[in-house]
Amino acid sequence: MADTKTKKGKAGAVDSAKSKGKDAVEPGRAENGARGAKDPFKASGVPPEQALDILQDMLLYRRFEERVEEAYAIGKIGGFCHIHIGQEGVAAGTIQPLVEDDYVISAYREHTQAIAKGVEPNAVMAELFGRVDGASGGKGGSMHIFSAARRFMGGHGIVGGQVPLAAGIAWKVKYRKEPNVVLCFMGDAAVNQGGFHEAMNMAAVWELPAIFVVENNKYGMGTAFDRVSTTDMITKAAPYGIEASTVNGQDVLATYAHFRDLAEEVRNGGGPRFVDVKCYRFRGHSMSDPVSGTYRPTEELEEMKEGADPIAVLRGQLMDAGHLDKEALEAMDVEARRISQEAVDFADASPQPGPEALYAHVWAEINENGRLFFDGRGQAPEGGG
Ligand SMILES: Cc1ncc(C[n+]2csc(CCOP(=O)(O)OP(=O)(O)O)c2C)c(N)n1
Ligand SMILES: [Mg+2]
Repeated sequence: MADTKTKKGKAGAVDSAKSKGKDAVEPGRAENGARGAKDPFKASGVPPEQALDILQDMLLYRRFEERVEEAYAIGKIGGFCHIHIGQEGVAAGTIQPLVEDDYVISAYREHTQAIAKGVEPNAVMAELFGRVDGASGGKGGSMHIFSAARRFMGGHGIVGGQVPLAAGIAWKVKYRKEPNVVLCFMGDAAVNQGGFHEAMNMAAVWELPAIFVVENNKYGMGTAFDRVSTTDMITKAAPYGIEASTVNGQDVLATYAHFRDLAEEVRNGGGPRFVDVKCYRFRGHSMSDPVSGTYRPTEELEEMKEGADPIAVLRGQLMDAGHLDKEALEAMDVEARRISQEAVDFADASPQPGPEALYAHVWAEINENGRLFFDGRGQAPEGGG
């Protein structure tokens, strides 16, 4: 497995992080992932045919987000909008090893994660456009994409707000003895929130089936992580005795292999896990921010785009091994563009919610089982498909 892993428990985690140095796994560096391996497919256990599917999916995520940027620029999308370009390897590598009934919950940079979890690109784009056919009926927007049917539980705008919710979902999974895991994404800024620490403690005490994933892109808006923390990311769940590991998210095969193994461990009752996924965003924090800004050197951005683009890394691995040529790649890209265009057309054609929608889904209702809360035995909320 192409990762560093801490031993369970406080001392183990701290020692490991210290001994490996601050950046034990640097995103994009060949020696830390399958990229540098002689046969990355063998090393990761991901056969080339499956790697081609992963490449197709990542191309879709990239093209989809490019269409989002365009639509935003011409005013078709309003409100906050955070692009995932550069971090596609995390969406594909962490979510694809899951099974359909596993849960995913995330923060606000979640468009491609929703697609990776099976939400239709059409429904994601329509949500961004604020239209009735959107995943949340057009009332959630970019930061609040939900699908109960796909077990994609949002889309949360409060930094770290989804982490205690993930613990709650994982508690439900355990209580009902369901064979599932909960994957909870958060940004690097979330680990300094109080809710994160409360949730880690409860997850550890109750041995919940949750994988807490930090998409560590080094910055929270314009603030570098090492300016707001005196300890390394990998130590953050150590006080609770949660096993932690790190992987290079720009190397999708290494990420996939890592999460395939982790999901198996957690599914089999191994308790919670914490993963520091090193990654990098190629765009500004949001659509209203400049791409590099003054908070990170342009050279750093260029170096990452040049040497650690997750799509280019996998493309190179497939081409080097003779599993992909230019024509096949072009055909895959055409397909990714076609689906993205279809999503834009679908969103454009979908109506705006009417004024009556203002009063829908505002109050909780008691369902047929006499329960106030959505408990899985009632109906999935409308638009949750
Ligand atoms: C509790 C809270 N505080 C502040 C904000 C404003 N805010 C929005 S995004 C963000 C930075 C989060 O960065 P990170 O968690 O690293 O995620 P990334 O944007 O890098 O994906 C901040 C401070 C917020 N949404 N919620
Ligand atoms: Mg960040």
